[in-house]
Amino acid sequence: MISLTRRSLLASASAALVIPALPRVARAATMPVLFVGPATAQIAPDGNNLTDVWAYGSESSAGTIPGPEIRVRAGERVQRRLSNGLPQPTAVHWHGIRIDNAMDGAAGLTQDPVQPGDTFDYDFIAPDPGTYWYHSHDRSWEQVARGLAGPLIVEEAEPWTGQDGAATREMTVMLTDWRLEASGAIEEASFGDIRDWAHGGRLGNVVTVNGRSDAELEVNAGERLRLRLINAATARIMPLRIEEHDATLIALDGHPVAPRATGQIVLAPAQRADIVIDCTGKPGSKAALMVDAGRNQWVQVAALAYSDTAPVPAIEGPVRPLPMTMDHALDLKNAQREEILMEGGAMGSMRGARLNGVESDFRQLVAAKRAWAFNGIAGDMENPAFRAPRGRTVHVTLRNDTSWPHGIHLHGHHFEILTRNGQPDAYRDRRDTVFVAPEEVVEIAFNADNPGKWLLHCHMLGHQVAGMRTWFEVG
Ligand SMILES: [Cu+2]
Repeated sequence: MISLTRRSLLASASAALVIPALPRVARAATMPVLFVGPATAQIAPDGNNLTDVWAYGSESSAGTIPGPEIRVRAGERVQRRLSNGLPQPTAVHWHGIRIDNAMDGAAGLTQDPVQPGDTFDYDFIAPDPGTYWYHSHDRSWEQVARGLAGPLIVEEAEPWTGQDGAATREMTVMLTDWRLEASGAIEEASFGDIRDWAHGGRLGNVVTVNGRSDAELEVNAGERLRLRLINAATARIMPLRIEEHDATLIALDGHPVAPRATGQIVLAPAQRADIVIDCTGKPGSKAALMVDAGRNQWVQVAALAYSDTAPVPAIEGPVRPLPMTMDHALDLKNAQREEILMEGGAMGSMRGARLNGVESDFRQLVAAKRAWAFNGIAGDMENPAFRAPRGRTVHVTLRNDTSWPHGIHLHGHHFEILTRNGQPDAYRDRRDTVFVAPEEVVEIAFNADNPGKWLLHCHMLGHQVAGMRTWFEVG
């Protein structure tokens, strides 16, 4: 298999001087490369050392943090040849896309891991507009923490930006955190630490916005801005707010919602929110983007930086809704009922669970680096949690019998949130990842309309590897 690296491309470019026709032929037969490999990035503030990261790049540019933004219109095709320059296998998951099963990137379930030096061609349609992202789905607890994530933006089929009441401009805002040593290097000794995994996961000590710990997002006075917020952290729940600006929520996990005023926005790992803000600040002023680092300790992680240009006329009136595009056609009366019982973790009551098919006590689980279970099984993947015929509505009760919050993600499908602790959910939002608080019971439902084998797991990636994972089969 040919590994298409920058070096091999340069070699073919020089060959082009001798045989001009060759590279064109070669290029027409290939697709754009998503190269993954070691890179460096300015993660710590300017003046500090660069950080060695793993990053996504292309055939012509080095890897960046975050990875290059992939942007298509709804219904268009995404094609990327993953070329693995890492020292370990990898795979790419296109988070939230209702995708062909074979393209889902779930290493070990939908494809073999892509070995170092090998390639894999991802080729799929992105059917639904919205804010999505792509990230490693092999050893993701390490690979995402080292930088392997990027935005995947699917624009509305008919442009929304610029219409009456809509935003005049948009901006992608990808947040993540990093556990750095004083030198600026990624702290590696704690990778795989079961203590992290049995608690809240591997929390970082530096938060970045679009790869910068001191990001300034340039805005112009008067404009109405759509911010596509993405939480790419492996474990950190991010409560967010922008000082001195009112936000209107317009989409969650890519799904349009009826526009509603929102104060702070809470994003669990992998969740997205699209908000609209009116830029009411003065030219030259700044406003802080704040994250709650825990226990109501709000810290600034970026700033809206107003340009000096004169204000443009403000947009009056309510925010224009995004076009509603998806019909889920849930049949709740005849739904297949399933339950996912979450157990384990520190300060929990789980005595044991099945591990490799054998009942094991908690000490044996921890020795095998498992600390969590779904339905009494600590991460074994031999059998699915359930099977559903294609087209059936599936009603899943997510029961969190642990002392920790979790962000539960379903692959290949979007679901509706029906109830929380038995109370009907006020908005019945559609999502692909749902926040479930300690001791909370959340009921969701989805139309099992996408055939294949699909992961269902906690998107706190240390929880996932330590047992909070299973899968279901449709069709
Ligand atoms: Cu979890």
